[in-house]
Amino acid sequence: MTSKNSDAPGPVLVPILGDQLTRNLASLRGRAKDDTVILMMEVWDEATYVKHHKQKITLIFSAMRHFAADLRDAGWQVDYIELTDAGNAGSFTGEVARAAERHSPRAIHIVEAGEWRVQQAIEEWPDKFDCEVEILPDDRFIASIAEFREWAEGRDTFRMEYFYREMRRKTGLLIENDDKPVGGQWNLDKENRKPPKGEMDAPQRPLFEPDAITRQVMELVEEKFSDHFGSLDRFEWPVTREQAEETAETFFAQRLAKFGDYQDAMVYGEDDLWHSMLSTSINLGLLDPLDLCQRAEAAYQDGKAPLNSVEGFIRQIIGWREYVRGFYWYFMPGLESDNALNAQRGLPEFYWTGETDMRCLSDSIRSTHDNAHAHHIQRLMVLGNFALLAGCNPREVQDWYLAVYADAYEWVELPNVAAMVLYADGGKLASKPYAASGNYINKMSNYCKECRYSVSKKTGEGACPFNPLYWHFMDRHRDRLEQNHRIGRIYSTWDRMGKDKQRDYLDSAEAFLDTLKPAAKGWARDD
Ligand code: FAD
Ligand code: DLZ
Ligand code: SF4
Repeated sequence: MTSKNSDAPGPVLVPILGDQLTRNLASLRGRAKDDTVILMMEVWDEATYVKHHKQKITLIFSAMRHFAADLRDAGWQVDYIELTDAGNAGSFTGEVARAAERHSPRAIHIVEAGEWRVQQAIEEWPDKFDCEVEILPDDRFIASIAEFREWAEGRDTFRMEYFYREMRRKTGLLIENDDKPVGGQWNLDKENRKPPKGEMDAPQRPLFEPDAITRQVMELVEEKFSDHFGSLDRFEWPVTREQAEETAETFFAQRLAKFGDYQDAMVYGEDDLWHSMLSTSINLGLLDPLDLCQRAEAAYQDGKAPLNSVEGFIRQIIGWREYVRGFYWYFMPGLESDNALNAQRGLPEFYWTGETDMRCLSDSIRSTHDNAHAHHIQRLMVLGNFALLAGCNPREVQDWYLAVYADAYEWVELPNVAAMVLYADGGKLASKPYAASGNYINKMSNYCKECRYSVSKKTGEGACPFNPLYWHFMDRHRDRLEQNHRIGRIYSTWDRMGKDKQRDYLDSAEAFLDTLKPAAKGWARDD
C-alpha cells in the first residue's frame, strides 16, 4: 500500500475480478455508493492465458455481466468493459490505467487476486498509478494466506487432516462443546466409498436455460474462441446468485443425504451423481462456502442427512478447498514447475479428442467436453491416474486441467494436479501417489463391463492398460517409493512375481505407451 494523492478529489475505484462476484466483497463493504466506481473488465489476457473451455469463458463473462447488472440495480456505479469494446487494453493493468484516466480516482481498492500471476501484476500498481492502492485480503476464505503460512512454517510434510481439524475448531462446524468432533471421529472418509450398486438414480439438479445475456456471450465466445476446446451445445450452469442458490437448495434437499456414500462412485454417462455441482458458483463468489457448510450441518442436526455425508461435504470445503488454497500460496512460485518424478511424456492427444477405447477415460473426457466438468474421482483416479502412470509432463497436464474445467482457477487446480495427482511436489501434499490399477476403477464404477479392454487381464493384447502401467510406474520409481511407508510394501508383491511375469508387465506397458500419440501443440496454449 502507498499513500499518494489520497486527499485529491475523485472517487475510489474498485476493480472486481471475474472470480470476485460477491456482494459483500471486502472492497465493497462499508463503501459509500456515491463515492465509488466499480470497474469490471473482460480482457483478452485472462480469456486466453490458457485456451479455456468455451463453457468456462461463457460462464465467467455471463456471471460478470449479470453481477454488474445486479450491482447497478442496487445503486452502484459500474464501469463495465466488454471484450469487444473499442480500446479494450487486453489486460487488467491496462484497463485500470484507462479507468484511472476516466475517473481520476483518489484511491484504488482491490481484493487480492486468486492467482499468483494476477497478484504479481496488481502488486505493481502502487508504482504505476498516481493514487493510493489498497490490496485487501480475500476474506471469503476461512483461513487467510498468512494463517496457513503460520500453520505450515516449520513442517516438513503437510497433511490436510491436521489443517482440517484446525478449520473445524475455528468454525465450530461439527464440534461438540468440549472441542471434540461430533460423532467422535474427525474424518469419516472410510464411509465415503460405496461402489455404485443401486441407488444411483440421483435427482436431476436444476439446469438453467441460457437467457439473453448468456446467449449474447455464447455468440461472442463462438466467434472469438472458436479454436478452444469444448461444446456450448448444453450450457446449463448457474450464472447468478439466485440460480446458484437454487442449485444449493436442491442439493441440500435432495442429494446431500447420499453424497457421502457415493462420493467416490463412477457411472457411465452419469455426470453429476450425488455431487453438489456447486464448485463453479463457490469459486466465482456467488455462494459463500462457510454458509454452505453451516447449512449442511443444519441438515444433519435436523436429521435430514447422515453424518458421513455432512462431514464429507464439510471436509471437501473447509478441509480440501482451504488447504489447497493455502498450499498454493505457500509454494508459489515454484509449484507450477515442480517435476519430482521427472515425467516428460507429452499429454496424449485423446485428452483433447476423447478418442480412446479406454471406456473410463473416454466417458470422463466426454463429460469434460460437453459440460466443462467431471467429478472428483474421474479427475483423480481416471484422468489423473492415467497421466501419473504414463509419466505425462506436469506442465502439460496442468494446462489441460486449467483449460477444460469451468471451476478451474490456478489456486485450486494446481495443487490438485501437480501435488495430489502427479506427485510432482515430491510428496509435500499427499502421503503417497494416488496410483491404481484397473481394479480400483472396476470396483468404483460400471465402466469396465463394456470396455474393449479386460480389467481382469493383466498383460498382453486386450489387457486393461492400467494394469501393466501401474507396475511400470512402480518399477521405474522404486528408488523413491520403496521408502514410502504407505506403499513401500507393494514391492514384496512385485518381487514375488519373478522375472518373467515382471517382464510381461513391463513389455505390455511399453507396447501400450508406444501407441500413445502426443497432443498437437497449441491446444492449451498458443505456441
Ligand atoms: P462436490 O463433490 O460436491 O464437493 C463439494 C465441494 O467441495 C466442491 O464444490 C468444491 O468446492 C470442494 N472440493 C471438493 N474437492 C476439492 C478439492 N480436491 N480441492 C478443492 N476443493 C474441493 N475443484 C475446483 O473447484 N477447481 C479445480 O480446478 C479443480 N481441479 C481439480 C483437479 C484434480 C486433478 C482433482 C483431483 C480435483 C480438482 N478439483 C477442483 C476438486 C473437485 O474435483 C471439484 O471441486 C469437484 O469435482 C466439483 O464438483 P462439485 O461441486 O459437485 O463437488
Ligand atoms: C478465467 C477468467 C477469464 C476467462 N476471463 C476473465 C476476464 O475477462 N475478466 C476477469 O475479470 N476475470 C476473468 N477470468 C478470471 C480471472 O482469471 C480471475 O479473476 C483470476 O484468476 C484472478 O486471479
Ligand atoms: Fe478403464 Fe481398464 Fe476398466 Fe477399460 S477395463 S474401463 S480401461 S479400467
